[in-house]
Amino acid sequence: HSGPGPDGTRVFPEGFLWGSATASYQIEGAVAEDGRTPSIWDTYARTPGRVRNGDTGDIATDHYHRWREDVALMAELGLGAYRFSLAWPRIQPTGRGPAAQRGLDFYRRLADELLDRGIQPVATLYHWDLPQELEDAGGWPERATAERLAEYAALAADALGDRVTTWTTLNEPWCSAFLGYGSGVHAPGRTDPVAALRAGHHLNLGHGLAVQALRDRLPATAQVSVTLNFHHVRPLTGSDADAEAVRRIDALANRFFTGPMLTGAYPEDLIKDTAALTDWSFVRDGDLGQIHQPLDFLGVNYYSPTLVSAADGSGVHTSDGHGNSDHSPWPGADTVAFHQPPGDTTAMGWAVDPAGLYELLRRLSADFPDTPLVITENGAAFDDYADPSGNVNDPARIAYVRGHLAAVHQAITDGADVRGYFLWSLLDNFEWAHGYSKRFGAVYVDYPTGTRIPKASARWYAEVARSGVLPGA
Ligand code: PNW
Repeated sequence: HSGPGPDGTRVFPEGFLWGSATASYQIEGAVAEDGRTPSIWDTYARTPGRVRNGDTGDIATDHYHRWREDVALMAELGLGAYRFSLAWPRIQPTGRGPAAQRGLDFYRRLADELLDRGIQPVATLYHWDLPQELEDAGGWPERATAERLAEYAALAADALGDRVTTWTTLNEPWCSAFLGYGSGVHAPGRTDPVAALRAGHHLNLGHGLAVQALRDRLPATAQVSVTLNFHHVRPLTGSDADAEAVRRIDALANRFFTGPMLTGAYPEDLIKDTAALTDWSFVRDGDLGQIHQPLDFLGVNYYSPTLVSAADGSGVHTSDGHGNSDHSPWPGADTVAFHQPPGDTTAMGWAVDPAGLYELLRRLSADFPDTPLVITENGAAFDDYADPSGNVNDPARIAYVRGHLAAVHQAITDGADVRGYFLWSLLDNFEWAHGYSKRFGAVYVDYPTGTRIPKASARWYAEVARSGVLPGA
């Protein structure tokens, strides 16, 4: 494998996986069909003031009915793989007990259609749609929820393991724990720093138990992974105090998860940093052994870096890119201030910084040299619109993806073992607390009609995926 050609052309390794990603609540709609019950996101979205414009996932992109058309679009884009998530409240509506066959049938048909078209299905067990009944029983701050996840994983593997061979346990447990239970900008909207730390541990435990449930049922050749949203944390200045701020946020955002999952221990500095809040007695003997399971790859989601400094005492948490809340998603880190990184931003206000992805991949491959990496999400929201002739031109998205793919390629050239790239997202969709106001899709969705229009970036990405070559700028 070698670097760019003289004209800037970059040839990706043979077998590099080109994909795109979605998540159940963001695209499916049909929230009351075939036995599905409400998830915490249904409840949250229906609570006034939580989601922009009062948007909900009730219809979303109507993928539950348009899945065949959507798989045809993927084939048109030349995708080698499709990352989607299973809706727990479709498969096991109360979060307990036997599987709902009609819910499973949807994913069976979807997987079969993907395989027919030569697209590898990559299934995520949990992309944030916890059955509401499990939240009513305490949610992720309760240990029992981890056990429920493993039972659900077993049902999913029993029903789908003959056709889905690549699995991810959790999507971004940091968001589930710290945005869901800390700052409250995600469902279930709780704001308790200790609950957030407990939730983080039980998500880790659920991951480990789910990996074991999957391995017990899947063929030995199956791939099992987890997806984390790494924060690439940079210091504002070269001061020791700013380096200390980086260390704290890196512990809470990244090592909270990679520690137990990949090395079998919580970082000592993390436990010390949060000692005024908790004695961590929710971690029981044997938990770390359950969590520390071999993984076939590590899923990396990256959008933008995080810029921090030592706080001046004002306790600012509103510019960390995670939405506005009076409550911090960073328990015990009141000594840290967050800053808007310099440079261009996307419609999310997130700084465009491909070098951050390069540096992150180099660091992960240095820290975990035996674990292959897959970019399970990268992409950008822009204010896309269909012009009078029905075209959606999105040059800024092409530039964003081009820059980040060049960073991935450079990381591979410099020794990182990166096996694939999944563009977030296939379709414009329900962007959580932002509702439908942020468009991340390669394919534009006209919400009133559900009509899909591949954007210019979709055609551009299709050519990269087809050829395995990133053209020079
Ligand atoms: C990820 N933040 O979410 C999710 O996995 C996707 O479902 C989502 O649509 C995508 O990124 C774009 O946002 C995130 O506050 C949500 O930093 C929030 C943050 C990061 C990722």
